[in-house]
Amino acid sequence: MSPASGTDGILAVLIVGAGFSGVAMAIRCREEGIGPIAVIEKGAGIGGTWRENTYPGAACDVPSHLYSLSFAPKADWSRLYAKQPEIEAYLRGVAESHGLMPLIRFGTTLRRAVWDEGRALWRAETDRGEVLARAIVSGAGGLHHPALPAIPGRDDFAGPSFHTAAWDHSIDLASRAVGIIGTGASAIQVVPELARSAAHLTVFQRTPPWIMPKNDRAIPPERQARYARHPILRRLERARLFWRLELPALVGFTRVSKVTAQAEAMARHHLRKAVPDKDLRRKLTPTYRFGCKRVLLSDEYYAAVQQDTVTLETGSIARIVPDGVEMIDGTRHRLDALVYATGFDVVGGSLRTEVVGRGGRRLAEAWADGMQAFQGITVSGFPNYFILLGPNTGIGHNSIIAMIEIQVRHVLDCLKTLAKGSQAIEVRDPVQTRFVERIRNRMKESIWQAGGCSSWYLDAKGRNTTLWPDSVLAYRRSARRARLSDYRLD
Ligand code: N01
Repeated sequence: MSPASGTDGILAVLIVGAGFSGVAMAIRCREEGIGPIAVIEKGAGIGGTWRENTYPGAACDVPSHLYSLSFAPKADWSRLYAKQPEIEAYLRGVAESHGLMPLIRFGTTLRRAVWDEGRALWRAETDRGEVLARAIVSGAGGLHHPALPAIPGRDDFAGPSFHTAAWDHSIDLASRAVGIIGTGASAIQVVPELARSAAHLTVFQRTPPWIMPKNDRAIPPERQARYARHPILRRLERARLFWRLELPALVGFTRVSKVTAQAEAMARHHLRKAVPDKDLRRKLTPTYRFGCKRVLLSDEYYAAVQQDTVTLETGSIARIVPDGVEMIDGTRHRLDALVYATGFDVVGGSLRTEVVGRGGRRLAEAWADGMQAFQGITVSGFPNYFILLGPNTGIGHNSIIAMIEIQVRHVLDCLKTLAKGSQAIEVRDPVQTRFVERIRNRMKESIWQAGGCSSWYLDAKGRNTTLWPDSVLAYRRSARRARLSDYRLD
């Protein structure tokens, strides 16, 4: 992997993925003089999830002045919640302005990574050959392997059909009868767009989401100019947004509490104001607790499902037939095109790349009892292997980029230790066990487990191995620094 490799052909760090995680990691490695490094990216460009999810209406649901890297500010975000093209362009601009492009191998997928104990390095097998690296940082993320539902007849559908994360822009959906399965974060954004263009839209809802107003709006050019002239104002705005979102976490949002009931009352009020029809309102009212599934923000979804050209179908799907969808009560919805807004295979996806650690142990074996990692970053038995946005580090209440930056800092501490001459750094087994027990205990009565819903947060055994059960501040305290006493050095 020249010219980024060292003279011995061995990288100091191989970073996997050129999304927010990989880009942040690569920039900070270079700033700290850690090298040589290289980034491999399966896609054709920078952006990760923001390059892949190009469905109409795709946007962030955390305000952009917060949903951006702390060391790469952007004064001229055009909206409170930027849309996908602006976020993708932002990240590409950050990578370019930090000189990352020559270090990135696009169109390169990591197939397998094997720890070579004798040489204390990773052999990374990619579809373009082998790469040797002292350390691997996975910035591959969890939300990019589309989960297609196991509905009978899925392959029989005669018209175009695709997942929201693999939007087929060559298909003109205008003036067609379109169906969309799912009502999660992706659906809520795409439904208003489809409702505007399709001749008819059928929304297949299995479980209604809790929805709060988004209050999205353009940021006036004068304000953008002010942020550019006075960076302190932009920083203050970022801090204000952070604390506003962090507040629920500080008052214990992870459990069913008075706060849950207050939030439910606010969401019901939003629904009542937006949907006068009682029957429709009943269909749109969740029967599980607020926060059990990801809470969604939208100013447009309720209006969209009330359009004359939109049907909200809440029955159970029996099968997909060549010209539509058949419900168990026999109703048939005739469709020209079908969109799957059915989410991602988070657990299966994270094990798609085979990682073989010390003693030939595979990560899939280490995770047979559920995904786990110390601080969500390091796994015992897998020296010099780091995961960004690994197990139990997802959040729904604040900016995930804050979590990424905390993790990048933790990994940098470890990489600096390697740079000082250690061959390998590995989390001590009891340290990881204690950490995981702490998380599992916190999860026991959490809203995600006790809130009366199922979600992608939970694995097949009903355990939450995806979310961080506390505030960003608590994670910062826990993970910001890598304490050498938690690690074993060789
Ligand atoms: O996926 P989801 P998503 N029959 O898993 C339904 C992030 N994100 O792509 O609730 C019928 O949330 C399923 O129904 P149910 C964010 O972290 C962020 O929307 O399981 N329906 C559900 O309604 C988010 O959490 C943004 O009963 C079926 C939907 O499909 C994550 O990505 C935007 C079904 C899946 O919802 C995933 O969101 C978009 C079946 N067999 C995404 N199978 C931002 O704004 C599944 N469903 C930043």
